Amino acid sequence: MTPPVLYSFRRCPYAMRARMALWTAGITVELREVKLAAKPPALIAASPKATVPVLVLADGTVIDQSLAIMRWALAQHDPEGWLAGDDAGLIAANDGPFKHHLDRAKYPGRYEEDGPTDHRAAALALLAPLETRLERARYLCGDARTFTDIALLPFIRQFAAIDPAWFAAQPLPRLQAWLERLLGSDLFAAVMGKFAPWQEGDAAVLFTPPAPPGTHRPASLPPGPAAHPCATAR
Ligand SMILES: N[C@@H](CCC(=O)N[C@@H](CS)C(=O)NCC(=O)O)C(=O)O
Repeated sequence: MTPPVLYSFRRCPYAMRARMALWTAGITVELREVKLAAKPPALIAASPKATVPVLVLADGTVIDQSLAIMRWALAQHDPEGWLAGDDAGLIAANDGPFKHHLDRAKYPGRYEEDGPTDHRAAALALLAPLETRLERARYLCGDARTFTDIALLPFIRQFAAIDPAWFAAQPLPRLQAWLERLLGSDLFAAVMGKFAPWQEGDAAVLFTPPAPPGTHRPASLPPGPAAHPCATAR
């Protein structure tokens, strides 16, 4: 069977979360690493907006939003029950206001409309609800990682990496531990391999999860979405 093609960029947070979902779902893809400064024509032909990640299925279907790629992958196979923890509110706050302030905190002066806002402080304030969530459980939607954790992880990682010493000094002990746990996971390591940028004519690079699907659902997870704390959130 022809594997789907994933246009990806190693350090892109959107591509990271898509790769983590594909990996967890046990879906092999042909990975095409993209250099954003020199996007391959095949990517632009598949998705003219030409952002990564883009997934092209064997039947030609194009999925060009990271959350949609995650949901598609987990709809095929969801061995850890991630879809039960798909919290639209937290994800919208991350992808909207948090990302807005993150970009401006990371690249001060890059944005012309930038006023006197303290973007680092504004982004930090948006993390408080996550700390509160984590007072109740080890992950954002319960005691195991789910969709919401993975959707937010690459962005919080980026924010923490702006100034690791400053981030470590903030009163967010649970979020700091959450970040460390997820960044230290086998899953994160598995999706952060380095690949040379793809060019037309290159041999296919297969991105293949090692474990057969269905073998690693934690026994402690509840049986279905209804029992999950985030099940009714979207
Ligand atoms: N909403 C999109 C956003 C994807 C996105 O903005 N990706 C960035 C890289 S992190 C990109 O491709 N930017 C295009 C560029 O820099 O030319 C998604 O969720 O997939």
